[in-house]
Amino acid sequence: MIVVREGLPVRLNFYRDETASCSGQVIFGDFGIARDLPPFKTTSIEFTPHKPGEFTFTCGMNMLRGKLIVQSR
Ligand SMILES: [Cu+2]
Repeated sequence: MIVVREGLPVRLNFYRDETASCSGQVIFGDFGIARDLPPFKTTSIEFTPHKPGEFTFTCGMNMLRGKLIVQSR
């Protein structure tokens, strides 16, 4: 779970600690973000959430999941 603030720029660093294809992409569908994650490297994703709420992020196959919580200011 990741907690951020509405209207403030966010940088999320994803370190992919394997080569299994499932983790090769991360998608924040509510924010229009889909990013490839090279193995054994850190990939930074930057965006600014403009609405509060709870959002799910997933792998490219919608299997791995995490939650992003945007708190209102
Ligand atoms: Cu997957």
